[in-house]
Order: sequence, then C-alpha cells, then structure tokens
Amino acid sequence: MKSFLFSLLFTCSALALAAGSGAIQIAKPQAAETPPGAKTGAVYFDVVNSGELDRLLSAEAKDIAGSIELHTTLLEGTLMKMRQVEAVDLAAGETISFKPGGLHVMLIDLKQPLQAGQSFPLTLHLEKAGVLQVTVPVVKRAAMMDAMPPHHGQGHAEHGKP
Ligand SMILES: [Cu+2]
Repeated sequence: MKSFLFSLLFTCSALALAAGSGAIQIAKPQAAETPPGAKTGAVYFDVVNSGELDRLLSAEAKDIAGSIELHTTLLEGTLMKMRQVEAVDLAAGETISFKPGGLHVMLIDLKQPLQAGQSFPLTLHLEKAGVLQVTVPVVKRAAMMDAMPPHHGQGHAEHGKP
C-alpha cells in the first residue's frame, strides 16, 4: 500500500512538471551581481502565459538563499519601497515582467555573493502549472536593462522583517 501511494505521488509530480513546461514560459531570467557581504539579491524574468489564468505562488533556491519572497515595488511619497506579495496573478495570454523597480523575486539571506558569470537553479511554484525549474544567470549590474532603482543593494530597503 505504501509503495502504491508513493508511486501515485511520483506520477502526479511528473505530470505537474510536464504541464509546467507548456502554457507558462519563463523568458530572460537574470539576477544582478551583489557586492561582498550583501544579504539580499533579486531575480528578474518575463512570465509568458499562453494558457489560462495562473498564479505564481512561491520560489526557492536553497543553495543560494535562506528564503525567497515575491516582492513588488511601490512609490510611497518619494520613497521606493518593496512590499511582499502573497502571489502574483498571471493573466491568460499575458506576459508579466519582473524587472527592476517593479515585481521581483527577492533572495534573502544569501549564502554567498552572486557573481557575474555564474548561474543558479531557481524553482518556481505555480498554482496550475505546477513546478518550473529555471536557470538564472548572474549578470553585471551595468548589464541590467535600464537603471537599477536606488533602493536595491543600498541597505535601507525594507523587507518586512522586524
Ligand atoms: Cu525586494
């Protein structure tokens, strides 16, 4: 009985992986290099949803970061502040951009600085598409599209921690 349950679970997760590679595609994944001693970093990408409405629920990269949160960036007065979001809606047929100054995947408690030229695996959990594996290259800050907002990497950004 136990082994039957196990193989059933295994089959389900294999199906989820196959579904994940279909309707949802992750394009242009990248993370900015971080200065020595930095405890946080951010991952950006485009989510191309060619299927029905889905939601990005969470992400993990256990070798790289102690924890990961989904963040959005809001302008409060003249200050750019990051806020954790529970999930990110991925509308049917839309491309949702995670980019500097907007939505991003926040790497918290980095185990080591991110160095340009490296890459690391990131696991994304989606409500319908299941589990997606993404390889994220680390790029030089200057190579990021547009300018990085000043709140990133300067130590005064809030991460919802006491
Ligand atoms: Cu953030």
